[in-house]
Amino acid sequence: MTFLTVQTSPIEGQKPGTSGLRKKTAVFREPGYLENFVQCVFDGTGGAAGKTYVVGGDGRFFNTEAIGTIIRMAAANGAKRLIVGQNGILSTPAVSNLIRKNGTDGGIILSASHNPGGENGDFGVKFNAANGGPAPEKITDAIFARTQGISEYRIAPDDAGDVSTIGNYRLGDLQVDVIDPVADYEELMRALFDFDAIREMFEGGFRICFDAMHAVTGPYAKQILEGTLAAAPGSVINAVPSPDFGGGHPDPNPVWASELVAIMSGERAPDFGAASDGDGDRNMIMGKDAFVSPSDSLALLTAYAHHAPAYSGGLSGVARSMPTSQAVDIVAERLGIPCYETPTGWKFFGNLLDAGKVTVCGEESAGTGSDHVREKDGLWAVLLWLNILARDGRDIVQLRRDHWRSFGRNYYSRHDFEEIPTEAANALMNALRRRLGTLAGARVAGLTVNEADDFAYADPVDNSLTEHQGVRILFQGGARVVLRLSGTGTQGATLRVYLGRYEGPGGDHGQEVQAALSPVIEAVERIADITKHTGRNKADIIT
Ligand code: VG1
Ligand code: CO
Repeated sequence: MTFLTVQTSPIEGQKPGTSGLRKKTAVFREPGYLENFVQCVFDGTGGAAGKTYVVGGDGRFFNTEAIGTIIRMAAANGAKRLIVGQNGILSTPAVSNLIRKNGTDGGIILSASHNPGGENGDFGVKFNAANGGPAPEKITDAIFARTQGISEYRIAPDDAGDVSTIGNYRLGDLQVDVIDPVADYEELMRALFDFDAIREMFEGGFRICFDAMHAVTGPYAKQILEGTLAAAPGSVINAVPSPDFGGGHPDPNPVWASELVAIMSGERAPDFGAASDGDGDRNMIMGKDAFVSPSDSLALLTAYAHHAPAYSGGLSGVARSMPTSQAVDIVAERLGIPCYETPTGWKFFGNLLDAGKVTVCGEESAGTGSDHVREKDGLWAVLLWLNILARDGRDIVQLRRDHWRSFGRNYYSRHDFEEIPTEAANALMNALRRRLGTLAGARVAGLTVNEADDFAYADPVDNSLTEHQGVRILFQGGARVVLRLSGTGTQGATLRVYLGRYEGPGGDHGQEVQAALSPVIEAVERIADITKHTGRNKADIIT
């Protein structure tokens, strides 16, 4: 087979420090753009010759075409073998598992995660390393450097072959294995959890609603929950991946998963509700008429993980991203295990997991996971919850109430100001950073600032230092606010303001969240001048 070498020139690649390339779908569809980036991924990781990769995506618009391009380029670059999900479908945690299980050289995931899809939506390409996790900065920097100097890419001229049928075929010397996207993942889940106990619970009448949000977890949840675990037919809603996620935003939070919220607050609400995002790595958890904040979910899963066979021996440690509430810290302290605080983004958990320092980790943005893969895993969190409920006997709302009584409650909310001009967002953060040294002791909105800093992380495994990861302001009495700019948006800047307040075990724990946080909301407005800088007096999305 003869391959084509196409002349090209540098592109605007992935932002340094981010773990994937996300752009408008239209940008990825510009002639040569995707090809260019894929060549940079190969070149930046020592070339594809002789290598094996896992390839799959979340089914969004352009997924199938992009997979075809990657297959043709892998062949032209001398790769040995590709493991591809049938119809190009693989969730992010499933890719992570396949990389680890097959010992491949890495994987390429096509997704912009929770960002909307479709012709006018977003698309993304992410390279995962041989440990199954998002590429660390060393690798993304090398890929980025390549995007600045690339001059040609290699591609097979032919048709990429048929990935709609399970089996294998060859394209030149490249072997393409098309696999069932769910089977290996289900096998892994079966090894971690007490499937018999969960199945008995469902057979006893326990009801669940799982909202796949028209995204990739549909086939996984259908097969595992309704198939293997005997949840009632129809328990999984919006279960067929659609190219534009049914016109919605596949972000599992109370705003975008409003259909689930309505079902869970209805008269015949099921016992348990859950949703997952575009690529299946996030989770949202609900009880009857009750949203369990991701930070609380992480704390509760840590406290009760021992109910699942895989974690019955206890956890070596836990980790949370810095903006995540400190609820899990209190649990870790009582369990006598270490708790690590990392910058936002799953890649920072990789070293801790690889070194065996932590078993479970999580983020406030609805990501929870463990050392079973190197990505966050939406369905894993749901199954761990089901395993805990099946063994514990209490319902989730009761369990949470008891938890607050014993550990106290961390009221928590995130306010997002979206699509603000980048200059305005930078001006706000710069002004705040300049004033950091003067904030300690200040009294604002009835609160006193204890200390303020710009979060820096020294990785305890490789000692690498990551700075400027967000401004933290701690108040006397345990309230806290964090401000940082999003790294995953594709339009303007998004300011994230994370708000928290702790109420000890003796409190009533029954306040409405925004009301409980109102002094903190007022204090951060005054300290950071959000309205002045952004022209907004209200967040766009409150979760
Ligand atoms: C957001 C979240 C972060 C998460 C990241 C990727 O990043 O805040 O916690 O790790 O998305 O999630 P940012 O920079 O926009 O705040 V997803 O489900 O790609 O995979
Ligand atoms: Co995601």
